[in-house]
Amino acid sequence: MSLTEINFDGIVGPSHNYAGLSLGNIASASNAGDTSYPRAAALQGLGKMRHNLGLGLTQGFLLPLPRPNGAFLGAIGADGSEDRRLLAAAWSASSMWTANAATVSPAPDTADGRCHLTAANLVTMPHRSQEWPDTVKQLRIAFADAAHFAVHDAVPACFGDEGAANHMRMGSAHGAPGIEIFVYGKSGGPFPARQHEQASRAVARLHGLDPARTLFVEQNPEAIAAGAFHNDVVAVANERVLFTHEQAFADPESTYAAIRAALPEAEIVVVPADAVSLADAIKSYLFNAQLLTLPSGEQGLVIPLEAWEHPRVRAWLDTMLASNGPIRRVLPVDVRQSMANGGGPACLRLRVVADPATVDPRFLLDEAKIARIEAVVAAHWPEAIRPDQLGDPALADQVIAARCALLAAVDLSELA
Ligand code: SUG
Repeated sequence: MSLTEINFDGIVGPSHNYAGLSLGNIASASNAGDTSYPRAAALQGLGKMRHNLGLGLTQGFLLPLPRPNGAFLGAIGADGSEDRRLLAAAWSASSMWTANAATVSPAPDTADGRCHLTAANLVTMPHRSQEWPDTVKQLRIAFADAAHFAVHDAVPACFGDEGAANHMRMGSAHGAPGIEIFVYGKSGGPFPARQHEQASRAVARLHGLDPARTLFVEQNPEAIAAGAFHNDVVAVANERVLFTHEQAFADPESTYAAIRAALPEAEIVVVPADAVSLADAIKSYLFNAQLLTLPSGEQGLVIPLEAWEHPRVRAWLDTMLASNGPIRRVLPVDVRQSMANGGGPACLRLRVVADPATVDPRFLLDEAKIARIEAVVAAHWPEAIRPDQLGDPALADQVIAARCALLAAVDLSELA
């Protein structure tokens, strides 16, 4: 069996819109009310998948969830006419950010030798709290092979859990036993700390992780207050490399020491605040990157175009590339529609280390399937949505029909 990292990107749903629903997410707040472009958004996301597939990597996808979600409004006795924010929540396409779908512990790390996935309850934001029951349905199909996978329901709502966005795994290789680093928040100044320590500890227990190879680390409250609503906005890890902003963690020196004690070969690339401030990091999403092991064995960083075009970030990247560091390539991609809601390349993917042969092949991509999905998007996704159109019955019919067409095209109509 050969264990490989598979990136499951969320396909941007047909109701993608800018409603300003996420307190503490600066992009979401500053683009609230703008017109969104769902078709372009989905094509940008598929473009990133094609880009990464073209690097020789294994690529999968997860489907948009059913929207508008009438059951969500029904459960709170609403029909959407009472409050535009509740209506927008029921229409949100936020499941595109699959880094928040679940936390994943690959087989080499777990007590029973299976890959464990726990859906994230996402309770801090109402529009995201409705995702997990539908997410888990999808995960149970994609990872149905019980000899290799265990899929858990979300932890109870008293413990806020945001999934893989606050979880990093390091090790000598994807297929080797790794260390798992859970990053939680205690305080975020004016903004909520979405990941609770007890949720992280619950997930680690459910996955049967070895306490000697599991770290629980507090996120820097200043980072949350500056707009790092998830740790993956200020740090990313892959195999032996951690790429982090110097202000990501509450106690950076002890965090680095604990990582080095658990993984002596760890290489920690710290970006100092005097080169890239927290504000620049959050605006450019430099760290919301996919740090990938390329088939050559080198590591490459898939960053948003916004980071490549940011003068101070670009200067730092140029210096990094000229040095002899562990990150050898920088690969910019255009995911601007997702970025405008605070979702960069790393938010759009869930990493699962597994043998691709054990995953339901309907969730895996090749060139032909990407082209098929693009054709569905081109034919059915709305071109533009203004927030005042949410609730429009004709638009609702189009959004529902678009998702059904996609399900049929990938042979997953059982999720209708
Ligand atoms: O939860 N934005 C998402 C972005 C998630 C990014 N994910 C990671 N960092 N892994 C969020 O804040 C905005 C929706 C709106 O405002 O319409 C939103 O939900």
